[in-house]
Amino acid sequence: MTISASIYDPQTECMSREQLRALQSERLRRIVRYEYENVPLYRQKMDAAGVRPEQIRGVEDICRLPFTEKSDLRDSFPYGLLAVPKQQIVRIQGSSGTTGKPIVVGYTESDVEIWTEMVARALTAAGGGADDIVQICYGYGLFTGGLGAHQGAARIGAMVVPMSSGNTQRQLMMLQELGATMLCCTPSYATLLGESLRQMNVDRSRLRLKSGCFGAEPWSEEMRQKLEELLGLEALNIYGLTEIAGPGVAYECLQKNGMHINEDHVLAEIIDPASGEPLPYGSSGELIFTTLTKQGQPMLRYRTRDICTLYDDPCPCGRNTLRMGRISGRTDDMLVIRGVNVFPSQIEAALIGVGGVAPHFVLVVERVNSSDTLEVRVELTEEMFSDTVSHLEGVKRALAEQVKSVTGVQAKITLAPPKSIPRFEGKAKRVIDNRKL
Ligand code: DLL
Repeated sequence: MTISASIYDPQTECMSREQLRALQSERLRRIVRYEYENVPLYRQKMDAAGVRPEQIRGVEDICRLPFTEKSDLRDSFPYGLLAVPKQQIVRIQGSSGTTGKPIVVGYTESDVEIWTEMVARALTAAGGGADDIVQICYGYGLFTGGLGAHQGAARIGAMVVPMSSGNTQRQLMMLQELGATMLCCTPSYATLLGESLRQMNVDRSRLRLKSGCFGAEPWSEEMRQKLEELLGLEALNIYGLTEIAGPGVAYECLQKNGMHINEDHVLAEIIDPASGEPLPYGSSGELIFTTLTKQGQPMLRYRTRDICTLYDDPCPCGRNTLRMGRISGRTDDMLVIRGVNVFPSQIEAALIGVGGVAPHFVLVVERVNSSDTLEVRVELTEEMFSDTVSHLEGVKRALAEQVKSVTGVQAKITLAPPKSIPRFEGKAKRVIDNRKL
């Protein structure tokens, strides 16, 4: 398989939906045969589902194919899903996941190249180019954030500042001294950087940031506003997962209306997570990806567990790819509280909407007398902390009302002093579930 790479490729990114479908169909036919012939698990799964590669004529037949689950990666750890001999693998990336046992993914040279191209497209869509200085504070290592952003930034010819995560004071010093124009990190770490600057009384005019590509965890429109105000940049969303490539599977352009999916390399679907049945564009469900061009460890209908909506209406930027909305939750981190589905991202939006509190919170769920209770511990801003008790009671009430109206659940609000809720340099962990379910 030879796949050519370029950074912004209007011929691919702006091709009509029909042309794209034809390209995807051709690639799907090829990859399904390749998987059947080279990955024993896929052969077994397809045989069990009674489907043969030649029955897949195009994307319209995708539903006939079996799903791949995260457990398939765990069970075949480390090399069981490789479609090529180990000698052709030039990189391993991985993720620890929430359950502890790691998953790893092997990349051929071509896979690294395609991934690089995907991130380069994302940075280009964020206004990036050879004149830019890109500070990367995603972690470097098995996690795909650091190296992925690095490769993409190098590809657009930018000057890369490979900070990795952590050491906030040094990050801030470098941001100012080197004059980064773009920032790549998790939205929670970007918030921490912005707030630390404010505490140090550094005016944001000291920064030269124009845009940021923030991802690896869910965040909200309210958080976007907050980040744009704190850092004086365009805050853009970037999505990806180790199993498929890493960051850059989808990315926002400066129109900020959803993330363009790199559809020439991945085929996206939305399904009902309970029944596995496909859902139309515009409805919320579980996101499924099939890689179309990967060689090392291709993925067949991978169940991401991420919940979102796909949109196929045109974007003013000219790209015709499908766009995915924000991840509203995961089928596995969704909290069911007294029968109501609640996602941490909804709570975040509710809290930021009220004002007076910082976007740092923890959700604590308990089971008392066989009924679930939700406590939202949220941090006050410095200004609010010194306010009168009666005013704080008002803030608490407003927060409780807002949480109730957004989620439908009555929550106990606990106001925490500034800087008392843990900060995260990578992905934030916001749920403590003490129920023995
Ligand atoms: O988080 C890859 C990445 C790095 C994406 C840097 C963006 C930026 P994993 O560690 O395998 O890979 O975690 C993948 O993180 O299934 C989502 O649940 C979540 N996630 C990633 N990006 C976003 C986002 C990287 N923009 C898992 N919004 C995914 C919400 C996200 N959730």
